[in-house]
Parts: sequence; structure tokens; C-alpha cells
Amino acid sequence: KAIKPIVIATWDVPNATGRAWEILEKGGNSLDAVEQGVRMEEADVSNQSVGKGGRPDRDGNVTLDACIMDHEGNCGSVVYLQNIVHPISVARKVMEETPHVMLAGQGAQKFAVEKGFQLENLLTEKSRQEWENWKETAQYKPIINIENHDTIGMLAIDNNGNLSGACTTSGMAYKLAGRVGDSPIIGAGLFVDNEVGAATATGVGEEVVRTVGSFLIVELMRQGKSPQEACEEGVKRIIEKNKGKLDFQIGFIAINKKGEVGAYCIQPGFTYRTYSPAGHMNTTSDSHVP
Ligand code: SD4
Repeated sequence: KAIKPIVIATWDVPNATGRAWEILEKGGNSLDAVEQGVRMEEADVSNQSVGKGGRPDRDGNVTLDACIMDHEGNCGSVVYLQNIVHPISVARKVMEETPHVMLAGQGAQKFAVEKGFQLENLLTEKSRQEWENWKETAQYKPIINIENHDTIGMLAIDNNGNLSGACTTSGMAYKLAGRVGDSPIIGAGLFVDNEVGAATATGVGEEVVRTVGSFLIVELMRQGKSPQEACEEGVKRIIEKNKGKLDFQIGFIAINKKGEVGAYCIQPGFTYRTYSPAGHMNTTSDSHVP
């Protein structure tokens, strides 16, 4: 059976999936597709959860987390990176041009600058103003489904049937300085196994880390579950660990080698974008809370 390329991403991100699809359609590889795809959100200042324009930590600093993984199991990650618009491309360089998987903070920034990335202020006036307003109450309470375009996790299969994934975020708004979430942690925010499939997460990262969510979902698919069943089981684990306290959001998407997709979340309102030969679609995920 002929391989059909496909790209899937968390939230309603038509520009990102459209860009990835352009690459896949021309016969490009899935690694380029996911990198170029998520860069659209990193550069988009109207997405206040990713890259430039992201909401800052409680001290007013925008700090970015991202990771990328290819079909050979190579991976790269940056955490607590500041003043660089495209952390995903720095993560790719960590993967391809260093003996390491993860670079953090100032070291990651120094590496990026050495590789030719420009330093830029990432705090937009809108995000700065919102942070000023937040400081009046200074209550840390992650908002469920912020504007329906949050952390972007993207998974793709190319013409050769190879899988890659990328995940990039500015993390939870008004987090403690130094906080790193699931999004740049291989196995938590993203996992790719070219024999089985791939998964990625959005939502309160601490909960995803606790269950190594994306790795869990890929392993469940390895054991025979469909992407949908695996995502549901991944969410169920988190719910069990929280003993019924469900006032937060987690959303997973997954894809298997056959190009079948699945998605599941705790709270209603999580959507995902798919682009395949069947067309461009925004789909509402099933949720645990009706
Ligand atoms: C984090 N998972 O830093 C990210 C944030 C996120 O929707 O996905 N927000 O925990």
C-alpha cells in the first residue's frame, strides 16, 4: 500500500500545518516539515504560548522550551532559552551538531548565538501588559484552553514513511522563574518511534512529566492499541494520579505507522489540525469531562 504523508498538530494551527504540508507534498522529509511547521507559531506574536510574544514567567522573562526527534531516534532539546525566536531550530542544531541531547539556559543561548541565531526581545507589549495586570492578584492558575492555540506539538509522516515530531512552547504563563515543563522533555512532551508511531502533549506539563505521557502512548501503540485508545489510556493515567481532581487540561495527539491518528484530553475544547491527502481539517478531540 502506498505511503500517504500526513501532518497533525495540537490546536488550531492552519499556518503551521499548511507549511509542513507544503514540504511533505513536495517530497520533503518529515523532520524539515515539523521544524518548518512549528516555526510558524514561534514567529507568530498572536500565539502567546509559543516563541515570540509568549507570556513571561512571573518575573517578566519569556523563557522557551522545545524539542525535536527524527525517525532514527535522534533528538535535541533546549530548555529555559531566552531571546531566541526559534528554539525548535536550536534544538535541531543540538541534535545534529553536538554530542548532546539537551542544552539549558545561558549555555543554550550561547550555542544558538554561535550558530548564527539573533538575540531579540520576545516580550511583546501585549504580553507585558497582561503580566502587569496579572501581578495585581499574582495567582498562579493555568487557564484551560487559552485561546485555542497553545503549545504546539507536531507529528508528521513523509513519503518514505518516516516519522518525526517537534514540540515548542513558552511554557505555563507566570510560572516560577526557572520552571521547565514537559514540552522539551523527550518521552514526556514528545516521543517518536519510527517502528510504531509518535505522540505529543499540551497542557499542564507537570502532569505529563509524572506519567512520561508521550512515551507511554507510543508504548501502548506498540502493544497493539490504536492511537485513539493509547491517548485515552494516557489521559486516564493522569486522571488516576490526580484522584478525581480535574481542574486542569491535558491533551494528547498520536499517530501510528499506518497514518491513523488519535487524540484525547481531560477538558472539552482541545482541537487538533490534520493535513493529509484527504484535506485540511480542524477536529475537536473527545474529552474525559463531557
Ligand atoms: C508546559 N505543556 O510548559 C506546556 C504548556 C502547555 O498548553 O502546553 N500549555 O507545561
